[in-house]
Amino acid sequence: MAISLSNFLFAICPLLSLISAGTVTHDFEVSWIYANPDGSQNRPVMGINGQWPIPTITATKGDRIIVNLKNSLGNESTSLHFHGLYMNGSTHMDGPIGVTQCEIPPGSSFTYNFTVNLIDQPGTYWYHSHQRGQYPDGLRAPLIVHDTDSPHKNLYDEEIVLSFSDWYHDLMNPLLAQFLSIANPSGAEPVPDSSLLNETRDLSVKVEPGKTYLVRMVNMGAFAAQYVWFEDHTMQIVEVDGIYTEPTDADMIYMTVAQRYSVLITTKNTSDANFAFVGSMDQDLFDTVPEGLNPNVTGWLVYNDANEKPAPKELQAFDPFDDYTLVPQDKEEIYDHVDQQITLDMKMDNLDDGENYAFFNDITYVAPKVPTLYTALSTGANATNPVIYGANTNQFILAENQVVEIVLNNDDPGKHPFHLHGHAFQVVYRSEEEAGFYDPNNHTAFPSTPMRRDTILVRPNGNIVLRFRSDNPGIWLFHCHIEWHVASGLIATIIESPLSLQSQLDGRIPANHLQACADAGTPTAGNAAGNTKDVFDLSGENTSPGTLPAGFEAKGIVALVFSCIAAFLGMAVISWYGLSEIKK
Ligand SMILES: *[C@@H]1O[C@H](CO)[C@@H](O)[C@H](O)[C@H]1NC(C)=O
Ligand SMILES: *[C@@H]1O[C@H](CO)[C@@H](O)[C@H](O)[C@H]1NC(C)=O
Ligand SMILES: *[C@@H]1O[C@H](CO)[C@@H](O)[C@H](O)[C@H]1NC(C)=O
Ligand SMILES: *[C@@H]1O[C@H](CO)[C@@H](O)[C@H](O)[C@H]1NC(C)=O
Ligand SMILES: *[C@@H]1O[C@H](CO)[C@@H](O)[C@H](O)[C@H]1NC(C)=O
Ligand SMILES: *[C@@H]1O[C@H](CO)[C@@H](O)[C@H](O)[C@H]1NC(C)=O
Ligand SMILES: *[C@@H]1O[C@H](CO)[C@@H](O)[C@H](O)[C@H]1NC(C)=O
Ligand SMILES: *[C@@H]1O[C@H](CO)[C@@H](O)[C@H](O)[C@H]1NC(C)=O
Ligand SMILES: [Cu+2]
Repeated sequence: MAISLSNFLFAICPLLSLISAGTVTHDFEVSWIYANPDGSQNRPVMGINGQWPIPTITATKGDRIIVNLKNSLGNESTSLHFHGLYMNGSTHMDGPIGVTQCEIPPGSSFTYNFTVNLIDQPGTYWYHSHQRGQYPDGLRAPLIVHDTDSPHKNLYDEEIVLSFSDWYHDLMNPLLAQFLSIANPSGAEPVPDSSLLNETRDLSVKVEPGKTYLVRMVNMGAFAAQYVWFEDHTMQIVEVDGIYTEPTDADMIYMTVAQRYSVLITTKNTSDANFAFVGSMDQDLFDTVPEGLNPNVTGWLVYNDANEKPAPKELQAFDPFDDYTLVPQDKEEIYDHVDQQITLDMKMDNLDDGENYAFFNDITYVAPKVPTLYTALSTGANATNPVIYGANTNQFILAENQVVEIVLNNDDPGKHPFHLHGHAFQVVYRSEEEAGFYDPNNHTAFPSTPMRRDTILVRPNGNIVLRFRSDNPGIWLFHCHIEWHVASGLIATIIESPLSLQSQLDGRIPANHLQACADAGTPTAGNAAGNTKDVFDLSGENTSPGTLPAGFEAKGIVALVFSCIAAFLGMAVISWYGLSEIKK
């Protein structure tokens, strides 16, 4: 029987679409350059190919992305994480150092090579360094995945990309040294000096009357969530963190660091006036607000260059849209049966070096000697035993294709934005602040089609309940996205289907990845301590400082610090006060 050409094309159609998927290749050389984005302080920033801001990566669903990265910083190691991309089958391209790769030391190169999921990865993402505390020095930019099948494609004329971020005048290294210090026992985070829009201030966005724009927004900051609003224009939310939503109106959104929103904005029919839009940092996050801090960054929808750009009107209160009420456009139903539960009780406290750390279940994260992925790949059947991953990695082994529930109890008065690599999760519950620990027998009804995203805020002393399916073998971090809290250890390691991971990747780690390890002197086999002979012997592994005697609190450490100074000055009275605090 003769087969018609169209039937034939139809039959090989899936193949055709694979063939037509493109490849986006970037050669990125990272080096220090100088920039002064807020006009108040010229400082070194991490540029790419001699430029900063660094380039946006743009791709289409199904494309392969290749980034050939050369580290020419000279004095710091680096890496790149592609935030929000699932990395199916390519967890070794995910970026976090000590987890899925070795650090890339100065002078070394490393190739990221992965495909963007054909089916379910359109939308607004970003990429950034996943070396400890590094991206706020400038190594961060949007990553946009276009979608010819977008359900909203007929609803807009043009697309606008906007990044929001806090900004520090000092570099992260000295700030981290101040933050993680016996002189800062309460763990007060450095407060940003200003706030940027598209890595600058006073941004003009040209618009035309009578059009609808898809405005993609990313918070690439280190710390501060942003309230965002456009004066006299309504936002219609259509995507959060790569998940299409039912179009939903909002006058103001609250965007934590690492979150993204796409909104439709329809412009006025006349060009009579220009309109301000504002990002305002959530100052609740700051322990003390320095005098003179301007938490706001203003941009303008510019209809006509000849007209003035009005100062924004002052708001009396912030009343942002509640993202928990969003409904995904695909109406994926709640996973109502949980197979595996992970409970994370988080708190901040001091260890016996006097510094302030962050904990899940009383353990603060310390990176292992061997990146966790390489432990999983080199330990055979023992890879399913959590012990081999070390005492300080907060590791959880997931079986394949389970519905996993993460219950996070925030035993801290701060707000924290949590991010899971490798998945988007259903947010089945988010408590109000001060609700305490999650009580499975006492909560409001779960939504039937919960919002999904990859970064979610937990409220002060509140809790969240997240669910996802373990259908993506890999090593995935779950962590607070405030860079200060990444540094103080608010990280858990999800080890998903390690045996399937072995069949996916064993022997397939590219030579340039292993070369970076060799250059850095990082071992690539064995347990968390690098022991390949007896994987249950963890002697020599990296661990945190010890715990303080019970009752020894931040106040006591302050007293101790002052008592030392006092003793040095011979002021015996204050010295006695300090000691009495410790005995208490
Ligand atoms: C690395 O070099 C930059 C640019 O010269 C400098 O500002 C920074 O302090 C250096 N960092 C370290 C850790 O030495
Ligand atoms: C990227 O990965 C694909 C699939 O493994 C491979 O065919 C290709 O050669 C790789 N490209 C580079 C530049 O490493
Ligand atoms: C803002 O930055 C993004 C990428 O970083 C760029 O695509 C966009 O054109 C910029 N917008 C304006 C108005 O300059
Ligand atoms: C602009 O004009 C169109 C067509 O007349 C109308 O439907 C729309 O409501 C107007 N938009 C605004 C913001 O006034
Ligand atoms: C920032 O914006 C808020 C909200 O409009 C306003 O209350 C505050 O006064 C502004 N701060 C500065 C320094 O402009
Ligand atoms: C890729 O992983 C994501 C996240 O787990 C999952 O939702 C999706 O089904 C996977 N896609 C494929 C094609 O395997
Ligand atoms: C249930 O939760 C509410 C709100 O958090 C709280 O006020 C109430 O006391 C709780 N009831 C029980 C029986 O624990
Ligand atoms: C597991 O580790 C132990 C101790 O290193 C070793 O004796 C055993 O052979 C390992 N099992 C497998 C299946 O690799
Ligand atoms: Cu945090």
